[in-house]
Amino acid sequence: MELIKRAGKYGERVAILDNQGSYTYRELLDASSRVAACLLGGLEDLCEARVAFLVPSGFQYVATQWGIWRAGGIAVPISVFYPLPEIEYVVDNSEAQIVVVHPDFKERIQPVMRSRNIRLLLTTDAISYKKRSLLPQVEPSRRAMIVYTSGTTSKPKGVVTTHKNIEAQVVTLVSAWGWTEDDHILHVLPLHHVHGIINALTCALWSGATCEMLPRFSAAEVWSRFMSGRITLFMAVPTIYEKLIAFWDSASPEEKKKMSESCSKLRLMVSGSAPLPVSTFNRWKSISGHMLLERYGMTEIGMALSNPLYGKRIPGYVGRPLPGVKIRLVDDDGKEVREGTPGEIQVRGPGVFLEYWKDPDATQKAFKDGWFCTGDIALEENGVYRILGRKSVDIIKTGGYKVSALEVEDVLRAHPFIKECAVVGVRDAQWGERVCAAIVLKEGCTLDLDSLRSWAKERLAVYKIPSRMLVLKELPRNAMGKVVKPDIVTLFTVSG
Ligand code: MLC
Ligand code: AMP
Repeated sequence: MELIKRAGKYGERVAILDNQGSYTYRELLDASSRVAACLLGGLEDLCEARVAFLVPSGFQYVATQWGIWRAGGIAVPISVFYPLPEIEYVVDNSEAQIVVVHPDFKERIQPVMRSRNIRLLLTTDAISYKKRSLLPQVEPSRRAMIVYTSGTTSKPKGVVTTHKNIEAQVVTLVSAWGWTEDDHILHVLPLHHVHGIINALTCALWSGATCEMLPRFSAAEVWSRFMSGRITLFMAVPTIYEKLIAFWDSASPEEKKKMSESCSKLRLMVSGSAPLPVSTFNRWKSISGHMLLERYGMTEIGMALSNPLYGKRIPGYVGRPLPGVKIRLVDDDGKEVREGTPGEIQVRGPGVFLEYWKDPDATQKAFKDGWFCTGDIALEENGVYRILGRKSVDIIKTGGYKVSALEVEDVLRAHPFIKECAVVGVRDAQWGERVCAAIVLKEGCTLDLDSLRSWAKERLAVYKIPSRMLVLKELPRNAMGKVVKPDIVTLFTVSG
């Protein structure tokens, strides 16, 4: 694996900084080879066995991920913020044979293990396991990772990428954004999605740079790390920039000055995963002096379009195709549209994923003539792309997370008081969109938002849970009896 080979070269350079300490590339190689040996036990090669892992952001996460890869397994990251049913879904759908957990999460994972024939490993035991002389040769065409992403179906789908896909996704970004071993990125993103896994973490380690990992995002902590003067790179979703702006706004004039000055030490700040409002772009520029580099991507393809590192970054636009990525825009009949006409973004290239895990139908439907159909609508003007929206109303982007309205509806329908419901995304200055639920209650029942949310927190990741709710007598439907979701969006908009 090229990533591992390159790490050998960087030896004593610092690879990871986390809340426990600082770790060199040599230490990362050593720990990951022990994890690999532990996973393998008496086997020669895991031969693409799925290894799910529930490990907070930091050195142990990376040592586990690399260990799985080096043993020939498929790495299946699980969010440390997931409630039990979401963890169970990932473990069952991926048919994980082994689950690696940080000791802090042992108790949480215990109920999952009980009824299943799965091997449980603690990161601490795996990292201190005895080394072995030989690890398997892992060909680039082999499956490397399954990342779960919501779509137009109720349950999330497992996106399978090979080592070659990951390498292509990384190499294009390393060259486009000028990564070097002198870079030092502040990593604040979740590690069960590509923005955090590929763009921030793997690009850093591919380049011999330092990745400083916070266990989770905190505006105060990010500003304090900027003020350390060591950070050269930062990547985040628009909601994070909004939160950083709000923190800056609440500071004293002297603090504001120091905070703003600290940004001059960074060479690049990137935004993506959701549309960056022009107002946020401008506000961040006046605070930090940085013109945010906005790019567009997706779990299935890695990054596809990007504003330039050097040259003009246009607010409201996501730039041009990245090196090695082919883009076309097509109309509903599958014909390529002319410049200036909106069309669906379709993508080809070595970074495009292999398949949806155990779902050949979904994989087949996702491609037209070898092009991956993103479901996003865009416009091209002078070679530069602008994202206009999505084909499906059932996909919501909130805080940079993709949420399927259908998945949330399915869970809400299981509530004993709910007769029917419809979930929509409603525009919001801070979150991009908010998950909102219109609900019809069963006769004689009452329900408020707080009790709905605490009920849902046991079943869904917090970002999927509606943060606004309207109780209706009936859902608006068309002549065919289909729920008219745009009308529901209007109801939320007029009700403030
Ligand atoms: C959390 N809250 C929300 C919410 N998320 N409310 C509305 N909408 C949401 N989406 C609420 C919580 O319930 C809680 O309220 C309060 O906000 C604080 O929650 P939190 O979890 O502590 O929030 P915070 O840590 O500040 O999280 C915000 C965030 C996070 C922006 C840091 O959402 C995040 O890390 N987003 C990044 C997602 C990402 O990496 N996406 C990339 C996907 S890959 P209460 O009342 O319960 O206290 C991809 C491809 C590509 O998209 O192109 O990159
Ligand atoms: P995910 O499925 O979580 O990987 O999210 C991918 C989706 O995020 C894309 O299909 C887009 O809808 C959205 N997205 C990513 N980057 C941008 C961007 N810069 N502007 C608008 N939407 C974006």
